[in-house]
Amino acid sequence: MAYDRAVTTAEPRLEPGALAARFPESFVWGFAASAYQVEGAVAADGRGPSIWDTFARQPGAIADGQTGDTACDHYHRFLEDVALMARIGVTAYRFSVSWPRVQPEGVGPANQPGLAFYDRLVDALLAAGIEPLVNLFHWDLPQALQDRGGFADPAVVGWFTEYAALVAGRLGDRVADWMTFNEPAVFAFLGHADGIHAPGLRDWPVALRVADNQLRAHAAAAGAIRSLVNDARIGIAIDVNQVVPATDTDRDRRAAAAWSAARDAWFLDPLFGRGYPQLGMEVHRAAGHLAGVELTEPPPGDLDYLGLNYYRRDPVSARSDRPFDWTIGARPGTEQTQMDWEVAPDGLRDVLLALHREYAPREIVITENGAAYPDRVDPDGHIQDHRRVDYLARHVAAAAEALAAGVPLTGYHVWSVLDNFEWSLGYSRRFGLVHVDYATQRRTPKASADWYTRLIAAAR
Ligand code: IFM
Repeated sequence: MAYDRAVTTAEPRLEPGALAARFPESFVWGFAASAYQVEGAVAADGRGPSIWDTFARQPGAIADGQTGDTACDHYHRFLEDVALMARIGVTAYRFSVSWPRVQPEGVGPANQPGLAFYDRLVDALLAAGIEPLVNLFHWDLPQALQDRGGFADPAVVGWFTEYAALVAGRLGDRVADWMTFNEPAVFAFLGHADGIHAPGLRDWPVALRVADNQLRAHAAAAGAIRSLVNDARIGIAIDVNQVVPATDTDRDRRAAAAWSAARDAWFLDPLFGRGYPQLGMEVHRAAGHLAGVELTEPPPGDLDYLGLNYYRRDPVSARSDRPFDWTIGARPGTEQTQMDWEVAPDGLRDVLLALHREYAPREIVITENGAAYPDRVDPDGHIQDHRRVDYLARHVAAAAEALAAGVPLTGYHVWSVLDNFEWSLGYSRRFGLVHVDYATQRRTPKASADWYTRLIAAAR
C-alpha cells in the first residue's frame, strides 16, 4: 500500500520561481530517454535485432508479453517529439543510439540509413535550440554480438570502441556531450545475474566479467571519441540510490555497507582510479561470484563529468550473515511511487554530497530522475499528475541544496519526456511528462510538463 503524502507543491519553496532562483542561468535542464524504450521501428532501415528484441519474445519475460516493437514510434515521430521538448523549453536532450541500427551485426561498416536517423535527430534538436547528449549504450546490444559471447567476452572492448568511433565520426561535428554507458550495474547484474533483463542470464561470474568489460570498453571508447571530437565532454551514468540499513541493527548496517561496496563502489572506485573496492571484493568472493574470474585493475574513467541516475532510497535488510542474503526494497508505510520505490529527495542531496566528498568528479550531471505514477486521463483530456510534480519539485530542491553546499552540479535531466517501454514491466509504468496513448500514439503534455516549463522559464 503506497503511503499517501499530501501534495506540497503549494509550499512557497517548491514554487517554480523559487526553485529556479537557486540555480545559475547556465544550468542545463533536460530530458533523458533511450532508444529501445521509445524508438520502435525495430526492423526499419536495416536495423539488426538486439538482445532486447530476443528477450522480449521469451514467454513471461515482459509484463503482458509486450515488446519495444512499436514503443512510442519515436523513430518516425521524432520531429513532433523534438517540437514538444522545445515547447516545454528544455535546453538538452539525452538520447541513446541503438547499436544494432548502426551495426546490425555489431561489427563492420556502418549501416548508413541507421546512422542517418541520428543525423536527422541531432539536426532537429540543434535547430530547436536543444543540445544533444549522446549516450552510446542503453542495454540494446546487437544479438549477433551476444551470440559471440556478448559483454562477457573481452573482445567487446574492441567491438564497442569501433562502434563508438563510427558514431563519434558521424555526429562529432555537432555533438560535444557524450556518454558511454547508462547504468552499467543494471546491465551487468539484472541482465546477467538476476536474469530479469536481457540477455536473461543467471550467472554471477559472467555478470562480474560483463561489469569489468564495460569499464574497459568505457575507457577505450572515451579515448576514441576524444581523438575524433576536439571539444568532447565525456561521461558515464551510474545509478546510485540512497542505500540505508532497513533497521538500526549491526546486521543490517553491515549488509548495507556490503551492498554499496559490491554494487555502487564496484563501478565508481575503478572509474576514479582506485581499482575494485576491497570490501566489494570480499563480499563477491564470499558469495562465490568470483569463481573462475581473474580481475585486474581497470583503467580509470577519464571523465569530464559523472552522470548520476537517482530515484529512491534502498533499505537493505539482512536475512542472515551470509553475503547477498539480503532483501532490498521499500519498507511498508513509506511514501512510494508506482515502482514500489521509496521516495527520498534528501537522499539525492546526500548522494550528491557523498559523491563529491568521496570522488571529487570535475562535474556532476543528474542524468536521470523521475517517477512512475498511475496517471489518470480526465474526461476533459487533462492529466493532473500532481504527485509527479511534487516528486520532481522536491528532488530539484534537494539538488539545489547540494549545489549550495558546493557540489559542482551542472545539469538535471528528467526521466522521461514520453511515457515509454519500462523494460520487464512493459508499458504498465508511465514516467513521462508527456502522456502517450499507445493505441493512437497521441501525445498529451501532463501538468508536470507545464510545471517543468515554468521552472525552466524562470531559471533563464
Ligand atoms: O526506464 C529506466 C531507464 O531505462 C534507466 N533508469 C531507470 C529508468 C526507470 O526505471
